[in-house]
Amino acid sequence: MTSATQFAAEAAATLAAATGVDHHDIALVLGSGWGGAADLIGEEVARIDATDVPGFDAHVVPGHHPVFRSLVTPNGKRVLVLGARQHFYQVRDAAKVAHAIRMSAAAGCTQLVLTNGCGSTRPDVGPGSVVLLEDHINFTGATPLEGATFVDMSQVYSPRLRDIARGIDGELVDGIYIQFTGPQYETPAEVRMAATLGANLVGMSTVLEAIAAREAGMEILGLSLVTNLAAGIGGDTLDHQEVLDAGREAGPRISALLAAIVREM
Ligand code: 8IG
Repeated sequence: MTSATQFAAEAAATLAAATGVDHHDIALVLGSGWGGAADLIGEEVARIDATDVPGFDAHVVPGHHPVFRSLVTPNGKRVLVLGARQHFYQVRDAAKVAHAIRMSAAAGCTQLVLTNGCGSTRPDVGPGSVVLLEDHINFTGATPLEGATFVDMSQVYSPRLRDIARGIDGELVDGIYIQFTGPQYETPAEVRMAATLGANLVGMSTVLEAIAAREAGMEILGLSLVTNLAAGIGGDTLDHQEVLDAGREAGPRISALLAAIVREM
């Protein structure tokens, strides 16, 4: 067991004690715009302060109270909602980014849903579009893995879970996500580079988490909400407020979609 895995097991033990739920099945990371989904997925069994769990005390964002929620779906699946995403641009430490993922694996989760808000390099896939991740590019220069940990990345996003998602919404398009470190948005030249490399979604999360989840053997579903056209694609400048507004506007629709998917996982 690596020290990261050991630490994650400690966090999972604290989580189990604090929630009274010793095993979870599905972990859920809710990114920009996706926050409303938890309320539609199932009944809330417990809600705990993330900062009470080992490893989640360092990144407290002012005005933010990250929580972990334990839900149970109508068919009895236990869902762990991870409300404490640590972005790489905040912590500059891929192991910290991966800690919540490793904790959920240690808590028993074999499935992980990663959601995010991001920019699109495709003018025909604009704000409000939901995209199913088919692959990614790690452009952070970082990894949560240590030493000679040769994890297979040839099928990061589960074809089976993508089929389930498409069964709920046949209109979902596929996309390739590239994680930049941020927090600055890209220049138009960087967006052209990303598109040339084959990416059509640009963001600041998800990829490092997916790597840790594959190391842990989890089955991953990745869903992106396009909140803006990437820099230089739309012609306009990028404005964080517009990004937030797009997320808020799409919230109810994408939350219902995600809840329907999770109930079939
Ligand atoms: I929301 O255009 C959101 N997150 N890197 N670029 C990057 N991250 C993002 C963007 C974007 N929009």
